[in-house]
Amino acid sequence: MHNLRFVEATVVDGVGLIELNRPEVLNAINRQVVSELVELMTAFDRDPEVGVMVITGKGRAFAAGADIHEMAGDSPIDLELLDQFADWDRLLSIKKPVIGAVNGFALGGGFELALACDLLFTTETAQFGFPEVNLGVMPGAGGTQQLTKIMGKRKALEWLLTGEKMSAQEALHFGVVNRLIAPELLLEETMKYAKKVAKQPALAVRLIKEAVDKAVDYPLDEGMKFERKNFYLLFSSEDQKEGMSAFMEKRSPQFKGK
Ligand code: CO8
Repeated sequence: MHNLRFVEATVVDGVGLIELNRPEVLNAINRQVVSELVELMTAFDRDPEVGVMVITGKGRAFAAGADIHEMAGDSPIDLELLDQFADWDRLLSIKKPVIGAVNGFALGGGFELALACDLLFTTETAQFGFPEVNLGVMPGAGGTQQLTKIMGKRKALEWLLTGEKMSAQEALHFGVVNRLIAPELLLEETMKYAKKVAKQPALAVRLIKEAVDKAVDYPLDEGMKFERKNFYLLFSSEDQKEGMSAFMEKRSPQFKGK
């Protein structure tokens, strides 16, 4: 892996912990951050020592959006030629579960990064939102699509049109986040949950995530067929033999992720 400048990474008990580290600009996401994130997450996705990833931000923000200084002078042609979303889109094809620990502001591209996570744990004091409209633009990394799929059109538009901040309570109420946790315990509790998932049989976890992702866009009967194939596939794993033998022999299973 190349030298990481804006993102820190550690592996603890099967959890790949990723910390955005530009606290002086509230972890604003510049192009280098996206490329480091993608490089890191792709590496963790292939690393057998990592079962789950956790993303959080250092300081008082998760991420306050794309770096406004960097993009302010861009032309449409610059954006087309940079094709930065090609990198971004790779975040959406990570196979292992990704949990966001949202410790403060998650705005604009920062909210989109949070929405790209599979589960979100946050604190009472975190704030979410899409302020892009107040900059004369709109979300560009999935915000309009992801938020609408979660909350429905009417609710999503309420926030997207004004750019107002959504409180953590509202985010919990509308199913945008999973849990509210006391700020001083956020990372500890998120890691506790992540470590539990990291101990699960890795192939089953992977195929469950894949099937649930399909449920978002597939019609029910196609989703059911997709689920069934994944279910069948797991019967060729060593972990299926081990899991079911252990149950019948009344002992704890020893999973290998194979
Ligand atoms: N970009 C660059 N710098 C930022 C950003 C940002 N998004 N957000 C904060 N900063 C910087 C500030 O400029 C400031 O730096 P300095 O001290 O040098 O002036 C420092 O962070 C601290 O910020 P504030 O002094 O403003 O802190 P406050 O507590 O007063 O306010 C806010 C916190 C409310 C979060 C405020 O900083 C703010 O409104 N930030 C901008 C939020 C925003 O508009 N985000 C959307 C950006 S557009 C976008 O995300 C488009 C996404 C397109 C896809 C991108 C894919 C990656």
